[in-house]
Amino acid sequence: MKFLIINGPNLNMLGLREPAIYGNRNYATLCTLCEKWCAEAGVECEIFQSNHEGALVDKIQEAFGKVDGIVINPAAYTHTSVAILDALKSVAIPTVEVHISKVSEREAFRQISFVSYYAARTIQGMGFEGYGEAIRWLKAYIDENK
Ligand code: CA2
Repeated sequence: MKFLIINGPNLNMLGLREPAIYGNRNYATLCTLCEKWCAEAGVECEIFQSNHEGALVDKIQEAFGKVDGIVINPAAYTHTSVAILDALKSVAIPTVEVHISKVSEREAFRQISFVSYYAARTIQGMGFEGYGEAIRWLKAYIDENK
C-alpha cells in the first residue's frame, strides 16, 4: 500500500515563525516523522510540498492509479481552493485532511474548508502528531473498505 502526503504553501517554513501556533519543530522533522509513522503502519510513503496551487493539483492527478491513500494539509489553499477539491474528487483516492493548528478556534476565514467536502476525515489541533493519527486511521479505513 502506498500513501502520498501532500503539504501546501508555507509549511516548508515550519519552525521559523509562529511557534505558539505551529510549534518549534521544522519541516524536515515533520517529513522524518511521517516516514516513520508510515513505516510503522506498513505503508510506502511519498511526501510532496509546494507553494503553488497548480503543482498540488498536478501531483494529485499523477497519483491516480498509483497511490492508495492521500494525507493532505492544503494549508492556506484549504480555505480557497475548489481546484484542489475537484482534483481529489477526480482521482477518488481515500483522503484525510490534516491541520497542525485548531483551525476551528482561529479566524473566521479559516472556518471554511473546501477539501473537507471530500475528505473521509479531518484532523486538527494535534500538532505534528495529527499526521500520525491520519496515517494510522487511513490505513485502517482502507483495509476495512477493501
Ligand atoms: O494548521 C494548519 O496546519 C494550517 O493548514 C496551516 C496553514 C494555515 O494557512 C491554515 O489555516 C491552517 C499555514 C501553513 C504554515 O504557515 C506558517 C506560518 C508561519 C511560519 C511557518 C509556517
